[in-house]
Amino acid sequence: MDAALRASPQTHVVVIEQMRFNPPDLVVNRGDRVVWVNKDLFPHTATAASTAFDSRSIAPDGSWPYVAKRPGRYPYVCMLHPTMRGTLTVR
Ligand SMILES: [Cu+2]
Repeated sequence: MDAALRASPQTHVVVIEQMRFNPPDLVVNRGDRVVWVNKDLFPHTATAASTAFDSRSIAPDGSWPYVAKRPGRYPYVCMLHPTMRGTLTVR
């Protein structure tokens, strides 16, 4: 892959379905865009433990875009269903 292509930001999708984040663990490059898409019939959130990001309520059929700017490992949960967990790693 040439440098120009590699440098262009990518978009990654995390599907929220059946009370799960899929994929639960996602690794992206700095500057990439992550979109959480809620396919359940009730709202969810994607809320980093570190408060680095917080989608607030994502409605059914709704989505939330986030640009990952700061490198790090960010565990996150759904505030409405704390058993739902994921990790976003920005490198
Ligand atoms: Cu939830």
